[in-house]
Amino acid sequence: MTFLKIAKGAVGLCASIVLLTGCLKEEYPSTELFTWKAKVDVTDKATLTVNIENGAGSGGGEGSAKVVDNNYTTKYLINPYQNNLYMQLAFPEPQQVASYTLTSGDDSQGRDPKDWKFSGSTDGTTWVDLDVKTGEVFQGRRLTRTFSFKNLVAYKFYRLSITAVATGPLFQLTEWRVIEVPEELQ
Ligand SMILES: [Ca+2]
Repeated sequence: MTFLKIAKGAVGLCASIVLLTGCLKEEYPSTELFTWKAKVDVTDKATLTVNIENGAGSGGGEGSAKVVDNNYTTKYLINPYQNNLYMQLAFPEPQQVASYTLTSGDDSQGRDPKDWKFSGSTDGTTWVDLDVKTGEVFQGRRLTRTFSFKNLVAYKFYRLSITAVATGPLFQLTEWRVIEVPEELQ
């Protein structure tokens, strides 16, 4: 009897609380809280290759490795520049890249990229142009600019083809980073 009274009391109490606060009602957060959505710099996962290397080699003071070393005081430079120049990132697993950054050199604005295209490939042979730029100007030295686009495909290969520099015979770039962007954030 005592137990019954207590049980009844508890039910009554709960019923009262339900009216006020929703006792025993399970609350589920919206799925937004469980979905990890973030832009991620995935450059370090990739292996870089270029078709025109600095005279001192990729590991030289201004070799191609400097363009993806995440160091904004080092740069990749080639002399002379040729308009078929490209830098390529090969990933072990496909990445849904929809943004990239380019950082200009520390000097000589004429060596900045002016025209380029950013392409993706699943096999390293057939390429899809994802972003094409012409007449771009870097207004400052060691200036980082971000370029974003829509990309719903995860590619294993990404390529930046520099088809023109501002002026003169040289090309240089401090840093090239690629960013994976969930579709919801594109
Ligand atoms: Ca660098």
